[in-house]
Amino acid sequence: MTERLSLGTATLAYDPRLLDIGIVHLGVGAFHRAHMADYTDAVLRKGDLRWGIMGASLRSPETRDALAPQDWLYTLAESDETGERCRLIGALRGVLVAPEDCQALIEAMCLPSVKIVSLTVTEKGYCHDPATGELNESHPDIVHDLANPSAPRSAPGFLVEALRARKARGLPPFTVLCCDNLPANGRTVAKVVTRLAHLRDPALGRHVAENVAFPATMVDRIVPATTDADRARIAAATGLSDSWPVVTEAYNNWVVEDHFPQGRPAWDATFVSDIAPFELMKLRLLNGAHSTMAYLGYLAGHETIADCMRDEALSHLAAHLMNEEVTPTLAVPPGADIAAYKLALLRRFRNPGLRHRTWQIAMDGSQKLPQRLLGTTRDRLKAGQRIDALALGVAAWMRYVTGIDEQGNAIDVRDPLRDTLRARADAAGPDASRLAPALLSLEQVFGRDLPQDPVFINAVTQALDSLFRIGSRRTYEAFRSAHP
Ligand code: CS2
Repeated sequence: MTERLSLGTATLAYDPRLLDIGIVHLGVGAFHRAHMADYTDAVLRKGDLRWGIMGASLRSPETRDALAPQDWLYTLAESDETGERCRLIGALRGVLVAPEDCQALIEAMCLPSVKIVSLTVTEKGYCHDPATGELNESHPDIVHDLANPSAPRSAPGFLVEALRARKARGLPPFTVLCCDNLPANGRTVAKVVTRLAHLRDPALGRHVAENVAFPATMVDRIVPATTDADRARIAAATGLSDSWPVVTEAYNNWVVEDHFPQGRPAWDATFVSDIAPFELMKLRLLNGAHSTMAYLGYLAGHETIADCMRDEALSHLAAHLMNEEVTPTLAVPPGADIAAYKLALLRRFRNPGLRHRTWQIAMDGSQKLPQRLLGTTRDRLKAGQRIDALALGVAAWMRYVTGIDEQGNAIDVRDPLRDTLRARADAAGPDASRLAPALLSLEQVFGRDLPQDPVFINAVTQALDSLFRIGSRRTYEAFRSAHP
């Protein structure tokens, strides 16, 4: 029998019990544990012990329950085409479960040693309107947090309450570090948090606007959800049983705007003054191709992105999207090589060690489409350029959120707008000329401009019509014939 991973059985380069808490992280899921915690672990291994991480889950106790019995340690399994390598991470020093004890989380955020509060709460966790980036003031969690400011539910609610409490105690504010795939993520979170603080108290709003740093980041690492097969394989490889290891790729990249008034770890990231070109390159190429393959691939019966890549017509479409439609909209980020990035992406998507499910990526499309596909679409429409692959990606999302697959089976659609999407799809029926306008009129996704653009409406409607008539696979096969 394998022994349980714990401080007693693990070998680490530093003693996690000696770490200070320098960072509180909201949303301590697999992505954070594979990305920022890994960068921080490297700093700890070099001997700077100020940067232990206190994690927090804003919803469920699962991560805490899995990691507490193993002293918060976990295995990071990194793979590429040559195989998988496992390492232990000791950067995480606890996990607080906000709904059980919100005060404990606020107290952790108020520790004088805490310089940074970072977040990976997914796109929808910011309670904003994805088309404009403004706080959605009628979001149920925001309504709740304004009525109960000292017992918040949302990530912005916790940030505002902890920033208020620090100010009241005479402590400097922490830096807020968003690590989610939002466009202009620092600026977007600054807007949301400042607005919520202002709604509570205009003086608090001014304090946040004037004194809190919200550096922007571009995060880039593919991290599929952990499966039982991963747990078994990793236990066999390491000889230690780990309830929640994290599986990822060997590739890891982080571009960070260097604006940390309270200091920061010496992460081995790329620090820049303007992350915008890096962000556009990543969101439009990687995430744009991911979402397009996820919807078309799911409908065509592909379980993972690697399966999509083995389907030549679908990988052709992904390459066409990246090369022909996205690349001309990008400025080259300083020191970056877009062609090399795209080649690496195709290799990363093919990684046989990652079982990254199309269903996982398909989640929360209403929050993802604007930054992944619609920004590129707007740029191309303005320049009078074709949007064939982009429109097919958008149409595939529309077909997917009807909630019925091509065999007539139910799709488990996860999206904050699921009920609205489903109601509109049911009312429209499988008719592109009715469904496309019904979904395009969602202003929080498509804004005011796109639903008025005849070129966009036509392209999406035609692609959706093809998906209804001949299905996903034949549609992207026809795309390859039309765009060799
Ligand atoms: C993916 C991303 O689930 C998704 O929507 O597209 O999580 C993607 O794997 C990461 O952004 C890669 O950095």
